[in-house]
Amino acid sequence: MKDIDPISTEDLLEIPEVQRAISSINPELIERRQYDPPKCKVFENTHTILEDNDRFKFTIDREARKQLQGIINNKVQTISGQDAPGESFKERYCKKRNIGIVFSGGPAPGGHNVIAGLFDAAKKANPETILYGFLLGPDGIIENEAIEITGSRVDAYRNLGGFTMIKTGRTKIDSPRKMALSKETCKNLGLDALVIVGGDDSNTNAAFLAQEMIEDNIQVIGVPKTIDGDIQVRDADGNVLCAMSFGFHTAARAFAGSISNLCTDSSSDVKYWHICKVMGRVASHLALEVALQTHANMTLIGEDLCDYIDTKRIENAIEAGDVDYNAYGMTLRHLSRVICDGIVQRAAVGKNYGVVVIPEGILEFINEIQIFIIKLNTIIAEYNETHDTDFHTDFPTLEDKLEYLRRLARLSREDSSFSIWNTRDDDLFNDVPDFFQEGLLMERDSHGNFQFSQVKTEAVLMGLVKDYLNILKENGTYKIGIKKSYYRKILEKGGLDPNYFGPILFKNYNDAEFLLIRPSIISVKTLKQVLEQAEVISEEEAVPVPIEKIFHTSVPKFKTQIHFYGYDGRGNDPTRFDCNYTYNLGMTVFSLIANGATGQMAAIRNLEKDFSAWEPLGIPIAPLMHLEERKGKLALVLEKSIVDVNSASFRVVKRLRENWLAALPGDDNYRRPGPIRFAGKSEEDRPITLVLNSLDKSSQ
Ligand code: FBP
Repeated sequence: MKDIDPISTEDLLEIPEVQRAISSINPELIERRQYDPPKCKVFENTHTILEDNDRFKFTIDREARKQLQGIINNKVQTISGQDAPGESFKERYCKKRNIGIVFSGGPAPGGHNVIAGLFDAAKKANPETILYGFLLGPDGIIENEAIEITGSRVDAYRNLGGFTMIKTGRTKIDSPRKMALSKETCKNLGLDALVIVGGDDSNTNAAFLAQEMIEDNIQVIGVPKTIDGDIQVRDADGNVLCAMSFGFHTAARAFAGSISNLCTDSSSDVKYWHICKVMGRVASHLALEVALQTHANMTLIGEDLCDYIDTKRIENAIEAGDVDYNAYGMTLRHLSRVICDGIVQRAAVGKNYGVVVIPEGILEFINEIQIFIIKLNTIIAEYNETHDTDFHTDFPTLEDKLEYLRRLARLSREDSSFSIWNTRDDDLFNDVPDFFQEGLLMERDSHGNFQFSQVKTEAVLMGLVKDYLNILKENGTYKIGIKKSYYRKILEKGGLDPNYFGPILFKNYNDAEFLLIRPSIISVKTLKQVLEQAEVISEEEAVPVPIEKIFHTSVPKFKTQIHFYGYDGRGNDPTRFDCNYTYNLGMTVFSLIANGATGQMAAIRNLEKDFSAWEPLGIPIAPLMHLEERKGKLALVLEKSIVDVNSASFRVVKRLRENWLAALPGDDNYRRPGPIRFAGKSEEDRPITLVLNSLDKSSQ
């Protein structure tokens, strides 16, 4: 072969094909940027008007009425089109405005389209209007760090995931000083309106800012964002006003895509149990949607566990003439037993593999852990307040923190009125593994929330699962079922009569497709003993090779792969559903601003229906607020929606659980959600939970 001089790297990089291949502008990106989301019918008009809708009522909290007087009487506002408005309306609607927008909290796919929808609607009404983006979340408002959002910036991020354009942050505007600084920024920029795109805490912030800036005529509008799907709003009669925050669908579909691939791999390689923790700080909405999307073998739903009662324990206690208070509430130990049960059942039909989905916030629903979390939250918050310093700076190591807790426990012995942390708490806490203690004591976020995503929940749980499986292995109940035809083939090949040995070796030889070795056989030694007792072999003889082979095949090895799905799905480019939803939310925001609303949250009703039925509206935030414990104190907040165990989607999952566990001979029942499609035909284009819940009128 002739020697050919290699092309220099510089020259290689000049070749158009190479440049095309390595360009960061690829066809997918171009297609996304060019996608023009459809607009709800009302937005096809040149103008829109708001109408107070008295049909929707709320039960108003006393404290909210006191603290949010200026916005507490707000009503749900429906939006309709207006093509021929009067001159004064037109002037008000189309006046030049300065509008500020901020992202708050974790990223959620679709945020850029909220900006795009707002930008397009605002510029259409008045091209002179300026849109400012506050940088790095609420800190950008407090410190007046903002950029002007230009058309080219918007175009660069249309239909793309993340909050990259202006970033985000988790600071809460929760002190008079931060509130005053924020107000100053809004005034300095001459803002007519401020838009807060965030979760429950950020929309709570939006309500307080709206109240604070009412006298300055600065409107504040919230937008329901969070992949957790826990902003769901109903009125007092249960009418759904906001069924789902944006970003949920994309994150759930992204997690489901990866988990479905694990189902495929696991059922091919048949040697691993994949343990998948999925995000969702408290509520298990994402896990529930993933269950419906993938039919993974086991999906734990936190909300399902919190009402748990150990009826067997209660029956035993009654029989003993006793009361067993420990029978109420799920414990980590019991939960690990539930998982083991599924693993053992599948192993019995030869399936020593599978996929388990664990919601990130599951600990919140486990009584014993929740008590620790509440107590430690209070201890940390009280310490910070009393000492005006930071608990974590003063006690940097785990040992320092434990020593502080020990001190509290000693104090409680001396003074029983001081009992937030007593010696029993301390003893129980000392039984918890180090890394879990560290997790439970770690720094709370700026809202005082426990950071579930930082705790290795799955490791704690799987540690208990492994321990219990070892016990089950020892007592002979955890075994791999052997296919009868395989057993027969191996014995016949070795010149042995399967029908002769079958009843000696197996507990179910005559009536099962998968054979289970007798519980008393847990080692080659016990196998030999059984064969000797049956007088099949003598003491001097070895166990026949085919029989030993069958025994080894029946011994399970429990191998796990641990995964965490969270940040990856949160950064995904939005599904078509989220693209359309968020673009129209942005347009709704403008409609609310142009019509003078404040203290309202933009929303769209009928998301579960065809796009033509989508109905943009404004939801009053103040009437949704109630008192909740935060940082050890009661505070007015927007309520988080957790999974309703009576909802249609949960009931469907509950009913199909056994099918998806597939602890029967035959194939698994996995579902392939397929890749997230942005363009083209997609069989499923909105969350399954949303669709199921809307079909059952009682869960609406
Ligand atoms: P938001 O509620 O702010 O949307 O954030 C949700 C979330 O993604 C949770 O699912 C997760 O527990 C948390 O953020 C992770 O927080 P962080 O980004 O600070 O690690």
